[in-house]
Amino acid sequence: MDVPHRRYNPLTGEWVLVSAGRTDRPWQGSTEAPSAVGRSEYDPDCYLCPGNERAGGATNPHYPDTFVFSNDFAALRPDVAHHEVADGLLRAESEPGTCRVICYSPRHDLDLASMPTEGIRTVIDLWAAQTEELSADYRWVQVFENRGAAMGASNPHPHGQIWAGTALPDEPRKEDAGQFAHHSGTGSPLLLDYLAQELGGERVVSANDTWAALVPYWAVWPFELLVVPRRHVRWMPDTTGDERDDLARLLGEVLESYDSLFDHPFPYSMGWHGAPAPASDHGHWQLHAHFYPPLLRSATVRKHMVGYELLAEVQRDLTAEEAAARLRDLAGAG
Ligand code: H2U
Ligand code: ZN
Repeated sequence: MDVPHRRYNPLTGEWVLVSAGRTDRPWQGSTEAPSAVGRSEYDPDCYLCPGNERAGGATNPHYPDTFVFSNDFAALRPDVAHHEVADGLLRAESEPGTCRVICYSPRHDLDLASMPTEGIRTVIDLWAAQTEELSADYRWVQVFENRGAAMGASNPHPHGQIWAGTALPDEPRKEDAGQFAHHSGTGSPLLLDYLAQELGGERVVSANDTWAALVPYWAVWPFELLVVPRRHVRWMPDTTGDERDDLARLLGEVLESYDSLFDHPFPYSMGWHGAPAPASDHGHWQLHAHFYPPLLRSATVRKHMVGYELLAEVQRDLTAEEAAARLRDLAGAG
């Protein structure tokens, strides 16, 4: 469709306004400062490097691959007493939880995109183990990563975060409802039916035997990606060893295409969505990752979520099909 139109996101029930052909308009607004390149393997000032002291006073061990610690400035704490406010329209509830930081590698100069496949596989194993462990105490375990200063990462050392909490937060709550409704009506997981419709098509960026990465039809961010296993998998702990190897390869490939796009380390927020705990009660869920990268036209010009998007509805100029074609051309090519 080359006329302005709205696309429906069946996962969340939200719409996105697509107005193709506006990407060439002049830009005299803010630009992102490209982050410094040429990091060394070890940085004595980095609070995530092995053997260094953190801001909270603890000292990191000399970890050989991955390392997990409780966030020294956690947004959620386990020890909050139960408390509720129900005063007319004023409503609140206490939220016990916990926050962890996960280092992907002892090497300060790597990131997920530049790590060897075995290194990415070790990170996937950690994501799965942490999800399973924290699900014993918490309903929602959010594994995520902010990459690049443009997305708020505080340090270039390869790392991600995990926040686990008692409530089902807004995004997964919408996805839970969308997947439940689809599954109740059809008997099959929404994202598997979606993949069946998309595989081999113009929005697929990369696919192997067990995974696919695509720019979803309803993408909001310019080069947004959805990464989905090709069989029914409710959450990360249910993935097999072979699937984790395939995922490590696929992530390496798509991250390489991201970095080649503007010839610059591509900033993003990414995270995993899988069944809330207990996963056995959520057969309608299909595991998936979202990648939300802000860059639009170059390493310095990003999409801003402002104006109409804050006040009415999200909007994009570059179509999902154009974005997928550009990423597909680059996937594995560098
Ligand atoms: P980000 O780069 O996505 O901000 O993640 C880094 C996290 O590390 C951040 O949440 C925590 C910050 O609170 N942190 C520590 O726990 N200890 C430190 O010494 C510095 C930063
Ligand atoms: Zn470091």
